[in-house]
Parts: sequence; C-alpha cells; structure tokens
Amino acid sequence: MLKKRPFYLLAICLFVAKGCGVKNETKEEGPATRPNIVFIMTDDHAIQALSCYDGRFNSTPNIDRIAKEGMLFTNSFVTNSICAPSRATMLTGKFTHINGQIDNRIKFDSTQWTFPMALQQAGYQTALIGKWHLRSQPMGFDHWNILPGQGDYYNPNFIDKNGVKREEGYATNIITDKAINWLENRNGQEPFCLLVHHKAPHRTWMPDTTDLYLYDDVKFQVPETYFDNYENRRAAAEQKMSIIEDMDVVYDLKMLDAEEEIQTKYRKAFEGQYNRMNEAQKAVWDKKYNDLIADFKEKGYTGKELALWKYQRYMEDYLACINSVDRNVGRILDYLDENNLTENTIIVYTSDQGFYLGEHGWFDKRFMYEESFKTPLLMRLPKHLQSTQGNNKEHLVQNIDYAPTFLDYAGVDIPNEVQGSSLRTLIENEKPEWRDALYYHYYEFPNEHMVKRHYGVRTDRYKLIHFYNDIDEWELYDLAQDPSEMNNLYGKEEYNTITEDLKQKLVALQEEYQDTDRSTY
Ligand code: SGN
Ligand code: CA
Repeated sequence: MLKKRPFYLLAICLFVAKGCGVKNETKEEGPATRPNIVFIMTDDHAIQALSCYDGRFNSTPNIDRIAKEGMLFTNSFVTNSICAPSRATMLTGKFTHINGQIDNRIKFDSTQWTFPMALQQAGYQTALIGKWHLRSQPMGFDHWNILPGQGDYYNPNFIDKNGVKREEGYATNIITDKAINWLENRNGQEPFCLLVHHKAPHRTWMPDTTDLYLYDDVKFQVPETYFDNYENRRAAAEQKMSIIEDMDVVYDLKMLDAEEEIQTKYRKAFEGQYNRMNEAQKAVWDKKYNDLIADFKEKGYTGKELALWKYQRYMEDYLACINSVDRNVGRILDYLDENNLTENTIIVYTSDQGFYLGEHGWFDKRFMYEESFKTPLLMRLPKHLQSTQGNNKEHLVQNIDYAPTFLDYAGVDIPNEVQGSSLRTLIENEKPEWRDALYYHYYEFPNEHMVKRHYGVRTDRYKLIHFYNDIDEWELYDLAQDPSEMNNLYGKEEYNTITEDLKQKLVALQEEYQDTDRSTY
C-alpha cells in the first residue's frame, strides 16, 4: 500500500472552514486560494492520435499545450477499458468490482461517494456537461446537462433537471459552448470543478462539417500488425472488432449511397444518424461523401485492397473528429487565459480509455493490450503548485488516481476506501513511494465485439493476462522486446520464474484491491 496521508492532516487544518468556501493563506505560497478544476475527458481518444504522445498521424496543438505547460503522463492506464466502468472508476477512485460498474449495461449507483460530491460538500461549485453514460441521474453537481446514453454528433439531445431538449449544431462545439457559458455565469466567489465530457471521437466518427476535407490528401501509415493472424492468442482470434471483418462500410465508413445499392447490416442504423442533420448540414456533408461513394462504387475493392481502403477511410473520420476536440479545448484554454483563471486552475485532459487505430487489425478497446489499456493523461497545474521534476511522468498511474488527486489539491480529506493515490506524491517528490505494478479486470462478455473476460498484471516490463469464463488461457508479454504484444511467451520454460513472480504479484494486487471473490471470475 502507498502512503498517501501525510500532507492531508496539514490540508485539513488549513481548510477547517469546509463548506463555506473561505479563502486561505499560507506563508510559503502566498494567497492559497483553493484551485479550480477543469476536467476534460473525451471518449475513445487513442494516445496514438495526440501529437504530444505520437507524431505519426495528426497534430493537436491545443491539447498539447496542456502538456507543454504542465505534465504528460507517459504510462497512464485504466482499470477496465470501457466507457461506463471507466467513468465510475474516475468518479469514485475505486475499481469497478467495488463501485459496482463492471460493464456498460449496469445502472450506476450515483448515491455512492464520488469526488464531485466531496468537492461540492467542501464548498466547490460543481458542474458536469456532456457525456455521462451511467444511466442514473448525476449527483454531486450543482449543474448538469448531459447527452442521453452515447449521444449524437449532430443536433444532439441534452438532458437536464427539466427534461430533454434538442440543440442545433455539432456535439463537441455545443458541449464547449455550454461549458464556457457555465463558467461565464458561475458565482465568482467559490472555487469550481467543471467536468467537460465529450462524445467525440466515439464511433461512428462523424466529423464536424468544417473538418470534412482535413485529411483528403493524407495516406496514413498502416500499422505493422494490421494483418495479425493471432497465433497463440485465442481471445484475440475470437474478438469481433476487426476493421476488415466487422467494420461496416455504411455505418462506420459513411458509404450511404442515394441509390441504396450498398446494403450492409447497419445501413439503417446509420441512416438514423445521418437524418439528424438539417438540410444545410446534409448539403455540406453530401458534397464530401457523394464523391467518395461514387469512387468507392467504381473501384469495387475486394480483399487486401478493401482492407487498406477501410483503414484509410476510418482514420480520416476518426482524426477529423479529434480536430474538432482540439479546437474546442483551445477555446476553453483561451477562456481561462482571458479571464485570469489559468493561474489558479488545474486542467486535466484524458479519455475514458485508449483505442485501436488498426493495431492487430482492430478498432474499439476492451483488451488489456497496450493501445486500449493506456489512456492519455495531461495535467497543467497552477504555477505555485507546479513541480520542478520535469514534464514527463513515467510512473504507472491509473484512473483510480484522479479522484484522490483532485481532493488532495482541493484540501479535502480522502476517504480510506479510495483505492487510488494522489498524483501529487509523484509531482512533489523526487523519489516517491509508488506502485510497481498495475491491476486490470474486464467483464463485458458475451457482448458486442466479443472480447473475453480477463484480468491481469502489468509491471514496467512484463504483462500477464488470464482470459476466463468460456476459456482458460494465459498470455505473457515482454514489453521491452515485444511492444506490439504479438509473441505470447506463456508456458515457455525460460519464462517460468518470471511467470511465477507475476502470478504472485497478481494475487497480491487482487487482495489489495479486494478482488478475491472467485465466484465472480
Ligand atoms: C457502442 C459501439 C461499440 C462500442 C460500445 C462501447 N457501437 O455500442 O462499438 O464498443 O458502444 O463504447 S455503436 O454501434 O453504438 O457505435 S463505450 O465507449 O461507450 O464503452
Ligand atoms: Ca469509450
């Protein structure tokens, strides 16, 4: 267990005036107003699609600014790589078997303790805008305005305390407008915590009309593992998230031809999304896609050619959605600058998990392999809280750590049940005491994409995974030698000692995180 308490005692003394938003003074730091928090989260944003992590595909100058002026966490992970479980993990600082949200199908118990609730009780103004996806009514927020379920890209419905309302425009822009509007009209006396949670760049990757032509002339580098044959990896072989096999030409890749000659399984479903657009939006959209559709029909791709065409088409739309996110993050940063808020605001950018951009031939997430186990994490602190320890943080951090970090900086006590640790420990200590291994547990099987249930452990070098339920398969990877996780070493004699060590670590983590009820796995 990590030691995470020492400075809370001091913090509690400083903030005895809990609940009435009193400003505090400390001798070392001058006026120590409690910092505001702006927590921006996107949905399915792969670290491969952020230029501060990976320069291959796109440029995200506004998001990168958070890392440039703050910190980039290069080993940031989730506990359970799927939407609702990740959101519940962040809100509670607990693994999903503890907060109950083990998959997307369950309704979140929003009466349980969450960090927004704790901040609200401590006098923070709290707001949530955008995707929620937890089914229950949000609690702990003075203001909330959310998308129903996954939400729509064009002219989306929003729900608030008064009901449902359709709003004209593009989701990423509207969510940002609403966030800025809330900032503009908030009570300027107390600190605030604002959660800006985008739908983008979630499937079906519908770009804003202004971004449609962005990648027209770009040919994206196809990942080396695109034509993976999944040798020695049964769970990987049995998934249904392959770009080649499972990505729908109409639903995912927008080949909705007016002649209705392209008939696919999900054509009707995409028609529903297309028909949300108004006539003006449709006109701009059609101008772009009609040419592509005509070309696609004429070429009549099959086999490998089709597989490669699909990859390029997917990347174009996915990255165009991210361009809108980047532009809108820029708007928030500008607002904070222009209103003298930057110097007392913690800004965090993350995603609910990572994503596959063709690695192993996939889209989607769920697996404990690196692309979906990792998630972006960028954090900019007010100057007086910034570390002198350098920009990149390489420690193994996880989304259970966000809640305790926010509370720590806000000077609010962290309940013992919280399983994560405050990142402040990493930021302020040269040699922090920190975890040397991560635990992971994914449950949503059988369901869409058919990723088997699994749990595992990852150290800075090795990863051990156990797939269970309808199979019983172990996988072991040496990430230093095989970062793409193609070579399953489990069962090889020369790795027996390493395997045994990892199994011990795994059991220790299951005990530490109280995931020992074997009847559930
Ligand atoms: C939807 C998507 C899936 C995706 C899940 C979970 N299909 O069901 O591709 O894996 O959401 O995503 S779609 O046809 O509705 O686009 S999550 O981010 O919400 O967990
Ligand atoms: Ca997601």
